[in-house]
Amino acid sequence: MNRQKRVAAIHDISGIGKCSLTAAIPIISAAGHEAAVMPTAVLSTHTGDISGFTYRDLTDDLVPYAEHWKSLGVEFDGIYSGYLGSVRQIDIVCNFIDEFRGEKTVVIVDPAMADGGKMYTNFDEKFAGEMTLLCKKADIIVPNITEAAFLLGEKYIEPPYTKEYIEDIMKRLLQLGPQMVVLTGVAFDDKEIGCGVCCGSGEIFYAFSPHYPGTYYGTGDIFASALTGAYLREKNIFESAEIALDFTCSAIRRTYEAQTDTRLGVRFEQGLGDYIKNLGGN
Ligand code: PXL
Repeated sequence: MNRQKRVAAIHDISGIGKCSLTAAIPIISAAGHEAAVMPTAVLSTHTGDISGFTYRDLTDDLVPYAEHWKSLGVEFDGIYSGYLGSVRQIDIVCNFIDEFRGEKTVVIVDPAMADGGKMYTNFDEKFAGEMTLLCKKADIIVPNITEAAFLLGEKYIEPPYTKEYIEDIMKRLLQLGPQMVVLTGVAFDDKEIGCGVCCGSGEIFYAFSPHYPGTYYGTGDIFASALTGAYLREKNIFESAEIALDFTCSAIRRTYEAQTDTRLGVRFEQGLGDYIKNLGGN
């Protein structure tokens, strides 16, 4: 039997909302990998369009947590970071990567901090500046268009986009230091939405799926988790993006058809079977 891969998933855990760790754990597990989790904070819900959430910051636990892992000699095939609550947490994750990155470790950074032209609650431009340092360490970054604009220190532009604009952004994001950029929220018209992929080699790839009206919380995390799972199954970055988009879009479609409160998350669970099939089985 093949050796099982292990991914360190560094995100918050939000009790309701199907984002961050409550998405990363089942999706990475469905891909057949071990999800080793480092929770950055515990919240009752995510912070998007919901007020009154509880927030238990776990920053002080992160260094001793990593030291304990180190003492056990555990190694990681993937290090995948998402929602981080502060500049200090970004610094800790940068150190974590330096400490645990092996020759073959893939580092995936989702610079989760903004969407729809706005920063999430509690974030500011200083945070975005620090996030560029984490992106520099990544093999793959997975920003949406708003996050890309903040990382590049420029104004957010509403969709639809031109190919020139998207390719210019992706190339400039590559200059921050990652090997590959997977940019989400790419739309050239109002019928389809998807992602662009750009590699250091200059190769560019797009994948699109139907655009459903509405704001679907947690879908960035679902996409990045599915991409991480697929890439660690030895799919190339283009195949991984296509599989992740298909999985995310099917979750949005189910949610749209069910007409549920989209703040509470999308129905990704029923798509895990097809995701596993697209990866080539268990
Ligand atoms: O899905 C991104 C995300 C993750 N975690 C928390 C969030 C958000 C987006 O708002 O608030 C706590």
